[in-house]
Amino acid sequence: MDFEQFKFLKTNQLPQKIELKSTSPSNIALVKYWGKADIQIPKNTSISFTLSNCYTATQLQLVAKTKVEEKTQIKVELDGVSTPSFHPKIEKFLKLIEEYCPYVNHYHFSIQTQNTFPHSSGIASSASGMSALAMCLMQLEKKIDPEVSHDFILKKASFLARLGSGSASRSIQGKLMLWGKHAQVNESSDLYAIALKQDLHPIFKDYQDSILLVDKGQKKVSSTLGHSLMNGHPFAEKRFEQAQHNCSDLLEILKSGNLEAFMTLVESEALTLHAMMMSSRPYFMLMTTNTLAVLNAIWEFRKTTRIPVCFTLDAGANVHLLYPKQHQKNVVHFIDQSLKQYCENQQVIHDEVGKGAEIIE
Ligand code: 2P0
Repeated sequence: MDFEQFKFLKTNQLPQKIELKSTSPSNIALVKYWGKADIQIPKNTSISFTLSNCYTATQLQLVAKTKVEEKTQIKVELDGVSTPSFHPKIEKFLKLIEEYCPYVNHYHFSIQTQNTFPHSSGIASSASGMSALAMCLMQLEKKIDPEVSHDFILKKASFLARLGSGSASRSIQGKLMLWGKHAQVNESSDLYAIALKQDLHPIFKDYQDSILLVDKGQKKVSSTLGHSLMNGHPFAEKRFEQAQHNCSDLLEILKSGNLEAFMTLVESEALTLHAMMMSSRPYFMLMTTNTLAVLNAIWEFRKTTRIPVCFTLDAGANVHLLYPKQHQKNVVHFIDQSLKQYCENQQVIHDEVGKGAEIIE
């Protein structure tokens, strides 16, 4: 695999002190990434919608060390509150990327970060958080080497984000992202995600995602544990094969706009993800009775109204309702009348597909 292209080789003078800023959204997988090999190499291809309203804004301040050998100081503030619990993840990330970004060893790190979605809402902040941080580093690379192309910035940002958190690789661009080598997509790679731009049916360009916060608690299964459950899982190989087929089918559906096929595939992917967790050792049940009540209500609503609304799930109890924008009014009414009751504090976040991360100059 071509890792060399990502090594930063310029020997230009580094700034003594610099402030970098970016924003990056969360994303929701349609074909799920569940299972990986070292280091952050996915066992199957995944495809996701990039979100818009749910994003992280990060400000990174770098201050040069007096000597490179000095231990790197890390400070992280989430919503203005010091959060030392993030330090190990950042330290691990810096270690993983130093080969590609040797300049990180010259600096002390101060990170200020804010999420637009409530903290402990059950919405993973690692995708938006790690991709925002990767984007800040690419802003630095551009300042050191203004010749660097926009395409390379996006590619390397996704490459770096992946090392922080696999799904973060898919947050850099929009509106649909594919990560992991796939036989039918020449430019695809296990190292970074790419945007699916060609022949996208117009129906998907402003697709809606209303996130029902069924359970805002701490994740029951960490992503590290979750992915490792696929090692030695009795159905693992079949699952990875199935995901490759589902990606092929979804690529066709994204061109044709066949919503019946879209809904079947996306719901089957969500339930398969949970079936993998239910059939692993140790086993986990992440859906709650309220999740099941929501799924049944969605199926009933779809049957009676013929409105093409479907669901997907992350590794938790929350439900993402996916639907075309033209049905927004009816679906929001349905959520208010019939689904909010199953959410913690009746909380729902209305989002839609978006364009990805941005460097803030
Ligand atoms: C996904 N998830 O495709 C799947 C579906 C959750 C359910 O990727 O260990 O935080 O950081 O690479 O990306 C969540 O795992 O895992 C995830 P790491 P990540 O979005």
